[in-house]
Amino acid sequence: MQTSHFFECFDELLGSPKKFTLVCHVNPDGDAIGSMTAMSLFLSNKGHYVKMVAPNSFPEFLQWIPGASDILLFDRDQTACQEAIAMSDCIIMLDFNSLARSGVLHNEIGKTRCPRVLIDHHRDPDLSQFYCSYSETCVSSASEIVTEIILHYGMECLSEEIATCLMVGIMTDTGAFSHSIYHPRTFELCAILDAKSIPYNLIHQRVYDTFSEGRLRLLGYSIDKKMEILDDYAVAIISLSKSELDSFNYQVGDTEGIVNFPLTIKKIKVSVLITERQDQIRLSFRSKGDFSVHELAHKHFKGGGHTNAAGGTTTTTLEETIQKLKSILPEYEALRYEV
Ligand SMILES: [Mn+2]
Repeated sequence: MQTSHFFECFDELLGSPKKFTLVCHVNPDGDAIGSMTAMSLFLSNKGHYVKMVAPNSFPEFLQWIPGASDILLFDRDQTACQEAIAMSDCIIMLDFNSLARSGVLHNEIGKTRCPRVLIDHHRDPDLSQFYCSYSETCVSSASEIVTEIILHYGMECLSEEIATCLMVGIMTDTGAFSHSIYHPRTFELCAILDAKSIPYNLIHQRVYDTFSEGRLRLLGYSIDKKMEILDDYAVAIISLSKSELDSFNYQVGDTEGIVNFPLTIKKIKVSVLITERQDQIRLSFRSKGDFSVHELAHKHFKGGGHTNAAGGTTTTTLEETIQKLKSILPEYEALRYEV
């Protein structure tokens, strides 16, 4: 991507003090929170007035991140979020690329006339909606892009707090450096972040060693009792009903990561976690190699994401969703399992 145009525009925006509002996607993950808090700290340090808005709450294992307690949540404090968005001179969208993914914020952002900036790594952005964009799909995370942006303004802009936020984002979007690394630059940037951030083992511990007993038991149950390995396809499916989730005292974020485990089976190329939520069925896809779960999710489940990690939804039942998934597999010759 040509970044010179982005920096021309972004320089101009930073040129005089402004009210920035940063927004992220529904069900914010480590990259959404990490990239947003880092950008917020960076802009505040530059003398700007910054508000952060998320559509809904995020898991406890992300709440220690520097600045995360300042994030306004639309599902808790609608008025403050509406005000922040309405009064902004510039809105920066991080870690998502279409207004629809901002859920309830969609309408609020749609009403504004101020310039919008996109900082994202998902596929198929609609760039016409933005004043300027740094949209790059061959990077690990939005946090990686924010690292590049901050370094562009000089190493002295990278505080311990900012480096810590960004390390969380890159670490979580790569599954602690196990996927979504497309070039050596990711590690180069992490070396720079690591030198400035709090110790990496502490970051890892704060994010990953935070399970409740229920969450670990849910993981064990999902794999032992609910994982279905298909005979003819290199595909594993785990489905969890709302009542199953409830029986393990489900908290937001508890199913995070479950979808990755079936991929540790040698023969499995695609893993799908299907969960029953309040008003929809949610699908989470992971793949190994070059099979694109983005395309599958986009074509059949109103979703998308990345080659190896994507999401989708249906509004049918859990059982119908499982059947639909199985019925489309014959389209994908690459997933057929040959003994
Ligand atoms: Mn991301």
